[in-house]
Amino acid sequence: MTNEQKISQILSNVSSVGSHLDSRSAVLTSRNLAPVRPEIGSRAYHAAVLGAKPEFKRTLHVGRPNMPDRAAFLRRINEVLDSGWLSNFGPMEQEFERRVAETAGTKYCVATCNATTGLEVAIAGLGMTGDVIVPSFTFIATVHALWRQGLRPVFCDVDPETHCLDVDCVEAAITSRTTGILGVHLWGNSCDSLALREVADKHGLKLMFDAAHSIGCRSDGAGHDGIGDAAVFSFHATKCVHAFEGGAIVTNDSDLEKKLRLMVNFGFAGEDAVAHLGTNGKMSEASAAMGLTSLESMDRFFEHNKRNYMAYSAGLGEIPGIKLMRRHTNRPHNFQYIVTEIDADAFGLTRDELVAALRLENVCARRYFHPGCHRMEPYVGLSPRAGQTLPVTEILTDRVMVLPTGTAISTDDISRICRRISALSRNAEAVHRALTVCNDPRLPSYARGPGVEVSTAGTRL
Ligand code: T4K
Repeated sequence: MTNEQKISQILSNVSSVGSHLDSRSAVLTSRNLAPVRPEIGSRAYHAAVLGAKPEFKRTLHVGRPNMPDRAAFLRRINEVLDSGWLSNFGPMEQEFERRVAETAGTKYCVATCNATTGLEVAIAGLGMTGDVIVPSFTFIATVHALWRQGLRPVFCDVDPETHCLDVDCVEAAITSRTTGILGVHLWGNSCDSLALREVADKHGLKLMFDAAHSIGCRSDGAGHDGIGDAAVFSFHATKCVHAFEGGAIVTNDSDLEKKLRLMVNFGFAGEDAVAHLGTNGKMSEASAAMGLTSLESMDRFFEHNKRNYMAYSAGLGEIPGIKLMRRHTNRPHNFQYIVTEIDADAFGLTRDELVAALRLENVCARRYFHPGCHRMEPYVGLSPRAGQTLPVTEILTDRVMVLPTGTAISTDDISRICRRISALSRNAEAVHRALTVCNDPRLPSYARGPGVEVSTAGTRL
């Protein structure tokens, strides 16, 4: 069947088929379903959902790991194996801590097995109790770390430009039960940490930051502003500098550092003396070996990401309704997340439709961080008036789309991604209709409806 015939088939089917996308994709369900022809011409079918070949044979991911110098890593692994010392504060781990502290510009660093454990340990180490102010627009680990310590997250709204905590909202949310503020340097953007410090000091609160995205980011080039009492980096495989799995708590407080060191090792203060409540939060030597090798390649990764960012900036610039998050290209930054916002009216498709259509191109864009922590269990019900208290969060969770980058993605890939995005926008009406009858297994689960047969051979086109 030719592409023309396939599209005609969709268009003739479409008026009898309802939307199969979920309730949050309201635009899909509310549109008029009268047949509309896509743009006809040489560029008409430049979209897999309309019958073109997928733009990519391989899948392009957000979070494909950056691989550092393999020989250097294997040398380190051989050292680890020869030493017979595989964990518990070995030489690789100690060196990793020194390098992270140097990079962050802090006095101390305690490495952990992942950032989630790092957050939990730091929260407990700081002695927060009762309520802690936190954004809802973050990865769920930030909030789980509080809840698992028996704390109540009080969700605060974020700044529409940086997606970091809005300081006025923070101040307004403080009550007698509040003991701390947990800011998130989302996407490597810095929270307004000086203002937050002032607020924290005024109310006698602890201040810490989830800096999972922020390795190598400095807002003024003079030092990482935004450590607070403690900050936690992630070195998960999907982070631009990784240790397979890993995290690191940085602080300038020597008493806290000593406590954290006990806490990541079950609280042991000696061979059989336990001085504090603790857990097993240690980083292994193999992870530290990868972390060290990855840190050595950090500048190369950042440069690559920066080139990718510029390519996206050029490629998306002319497309209506898609806004790329602005970065200060003259400041140290890891550029590890390509963050866009989709204005459905101007673009022609909702963010969810665009993510779904890109899946068929084998571009696995992500809708981080949908639907917002306040809409996930066990936090549903904590913010019954989210529409009023979290208006920016509510908009961002419906509009933000993160696109693939990292060393697995080239600037040529990005030009091709942008061309497809442009084609999807130009043919938005036809794309919208095609998606309502498509149940390709590559579609995200929210875009596959119960009424359409699942095809294993690609789309129903
Ligand atoms: N705070 C914030 C603000 C965070 O964003 C995170 C983690 C944390 C705290 C907690 O840090 P950790 O405890 O993880 O150190 C991913 C990551 O798992 C998570 O670390 C990250 N944030 C989050 C933003 O993204 P998923 O579930 O969305 O990603 P996942 O596992 O689907 O991976 C994304 C894609 O990357 C995959 O579809 C394929 C590709 N991939 C992934 C891995 C692991 C590979 O190609 N190879 C791989 O090894 O959470």
